[in-house]
Amino acid sequence: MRVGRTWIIAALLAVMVGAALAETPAEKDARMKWWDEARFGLFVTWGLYAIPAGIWEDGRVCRNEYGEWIASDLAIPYSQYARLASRWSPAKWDPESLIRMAAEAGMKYLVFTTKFHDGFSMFDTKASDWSVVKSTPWAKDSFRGLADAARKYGLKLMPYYSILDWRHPDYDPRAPFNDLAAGHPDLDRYLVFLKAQLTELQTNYGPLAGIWFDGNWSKTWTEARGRDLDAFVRRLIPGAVVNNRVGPPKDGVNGIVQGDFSTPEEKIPANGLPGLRWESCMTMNETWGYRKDDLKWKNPVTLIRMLIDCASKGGNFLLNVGPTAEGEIPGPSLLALREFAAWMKVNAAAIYGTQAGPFPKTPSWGRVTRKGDALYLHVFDWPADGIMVLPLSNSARAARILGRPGAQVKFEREPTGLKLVLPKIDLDPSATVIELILDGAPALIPAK
Ligand code: FHN
Repeated sequence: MRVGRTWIIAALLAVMVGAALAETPAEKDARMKWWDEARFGLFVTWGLYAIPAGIWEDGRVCRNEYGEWIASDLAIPYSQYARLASRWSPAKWDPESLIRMAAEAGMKYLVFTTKFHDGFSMFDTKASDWSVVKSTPWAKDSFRGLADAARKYGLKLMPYYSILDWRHPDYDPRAPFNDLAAGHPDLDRYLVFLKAQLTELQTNYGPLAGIWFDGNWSKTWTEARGRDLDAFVRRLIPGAVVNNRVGPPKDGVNGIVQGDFSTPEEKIPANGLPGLRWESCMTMNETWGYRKDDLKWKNPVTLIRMLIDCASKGGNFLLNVGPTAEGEIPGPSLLALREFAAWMKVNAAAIYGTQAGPFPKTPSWGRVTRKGDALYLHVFDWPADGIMVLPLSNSARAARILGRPGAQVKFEREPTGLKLVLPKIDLDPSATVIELILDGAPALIPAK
């Protein structure tokens, strides 16, 4: 009986210690502050798959829109896929130029594919010889240049790391096309490798801001493993921000192990994800890794409006660039980054540090972000008569158009709301932003 009581006391103590160590909401908000304010990040998907670029040497075309999936999609024996390493020599790779453009575009953090599902390490690792430094004639560290430039231009580092690994002999389940692995896989042994690589990333490239996990959907990736990995990263990286793909997916958006934010992909939730932090990750065309045959580039106006849409719903926007095998940034990606730079130079205040707008319904004319008593009206469709009535019982203290110092916005209270009289001006094709300072927190007039 005494032993039973001891166990109960020990269990209670463990619960009490756990509760005492559990992060408070205020502590979590403090940890997430930079991420909440950043709103905009750069995703770089780069690896051996950029060499075939969607079309294998025998002419077969990757049917999956994601060119980085070519090995799996075409069931290429890994021994043949591995031969790509001998052709890796990106003579035109200029990581500092890419990061400078990203910083000018307003991106505040970098998510780089340090290890994609193909198991090829795009950084200098002692945990494997299967890496860009040890297995290619180029023999350089792809991540080092990006990490140094990110530090120089003020982008936080959040490496992408795939739990799923098509090459490692211990990843379970083993990829059917992995003809190089022998024996039986042992996921616990694989996790020793995985944690060793995460430790290298923090030790050699850090301090990191967190980890962007991916490849969390195999049946063997249990909630317990997710929680263990989540806890490991938080011990390894002080203040780490971790996405929800650290644990197994539940409904494709909110993993069972929530991590710190949800990761809707190639879509923006219609009403955001109330009560959750979230980040929409988006391609500029339809593939993450470069494909020579993917010409479906999104218009820069569309992409800028996606950033605005995410911020107006309280979310972040992670926009992908897929460099070519030579290390070049595709022309349409360069154009988009330049367009973002021009728009953010004028309108960054309407994005950084903002929260979702106050209106329950998305306005027909554009989107709204909020920062305290200030509303930012991102106008896509300028009213022809120059009149805009907002369903607010507030009065306004001031109003201006960002980047238009000479333009005047008049405002007056009306029974139906707060009326703005807008000038006729040259409009920004993406969004012309009105900064409206209210007399307090937005007070909505309920729709009839
Ligand atoms: O399978 C990957 C895919 O290749 C790409 O990396 C995306 C980016 O979020 N994540 C996985 C698909 O959800």
